[in-house]
Amino acid sequence: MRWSGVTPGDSRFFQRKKVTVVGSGHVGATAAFLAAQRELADIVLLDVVEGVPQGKALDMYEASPILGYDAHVTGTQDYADTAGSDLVIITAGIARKPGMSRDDLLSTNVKIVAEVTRNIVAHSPDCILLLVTNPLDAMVYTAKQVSGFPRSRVIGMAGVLDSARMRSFIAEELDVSIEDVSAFVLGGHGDTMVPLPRYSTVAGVPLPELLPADRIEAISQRTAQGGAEIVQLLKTGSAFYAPGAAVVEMAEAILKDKNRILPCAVCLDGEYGVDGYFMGVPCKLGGGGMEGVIELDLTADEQVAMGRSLEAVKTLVTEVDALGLF
Ligand code: TXD
Repeated sequence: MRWSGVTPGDSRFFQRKKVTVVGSGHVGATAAFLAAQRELADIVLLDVVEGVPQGKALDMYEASPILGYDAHVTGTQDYADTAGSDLVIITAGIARKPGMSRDDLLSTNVKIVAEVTRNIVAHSPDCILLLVTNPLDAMVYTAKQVSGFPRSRVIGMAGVLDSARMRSFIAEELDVSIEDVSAFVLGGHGDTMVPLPRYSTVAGVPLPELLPADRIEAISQRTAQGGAEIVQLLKTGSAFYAPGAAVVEMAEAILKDKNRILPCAVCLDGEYGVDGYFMGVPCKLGGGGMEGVIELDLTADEQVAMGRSLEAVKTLVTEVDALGLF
């Protein structure tokens, strides 16, 4: 059999999208696998540990004939292989151990994320960065400082995961399909996150009309402790299926220019009365990355909770600045 026609590299070819996932651990590998299954892009998995990204990538590629997806997945230690990425998901770092707060991770992970960002930007200056590494609010700040990218291209994943957790708890409590439940969580990604019951609905009906205040409070509490609950159970790491799915939902919104409204950690520019700090707020995610912030009218209580969240974010930023890395 002979082939004829155009060859790869010919300008008449449409280029597939390229996504790099830095860190091929639990969250990175899960995200890569889900993104490949959705055929969002060809995927490069990068990790410092030799052989692991290569092995996982090959394993995923070998699953593609069975699952029927058409996406190349490759593994590497070399940033040159990430060149020209449209979107980069950063999960590199160490994960939380039992009893360790997200903030304990700070100094190690800031150094890792600063180095990763420098290398990524050198090879993909036009990419959109999606940050996953904890403490999340400190990592998006680090990536923004190091990359010098506009706020539209440095986005943190937290709210999608936190609201997915809240959705699952609401569906369980009311014994209704997860498909009909939506939920909103604002603020920082930490113990000060702000679940918003009145913007959380079941088939359009706000939660306060469906559940008594004490049950709503219990759900909000469990949501805020959602990460710790999994850490307690696993004992040797933190959640990865839901976090992987959450960051891929954001990646899909961007790569398919869907203009989805999702809660993301973005650098605020006066919205919600906050200037220059990353907070979790509802955003429009499309081809340009973060294309707009939606400002909700908050009640006095919600404003207080957002204020607490902001203080926690400010503390993290002060700690990052004190490391004197940039
Ligand atoms: O809601 C959220 N944002 C989060 C965040 C939800 C879940 C997990 N969250 C955080 O993501 C977690 O606290 C960690 O900071 C990261 C990654 O979690 P994961 O569970 O995937 O950790 P692993 O399995 O330890 O994987 C981390 C990988 C591992 O393979 C390391 O070898 C690699 O990161 N690593 C690096 N890769 C590239 N470059 C450098 N410098 C590097 N250092 C470590």
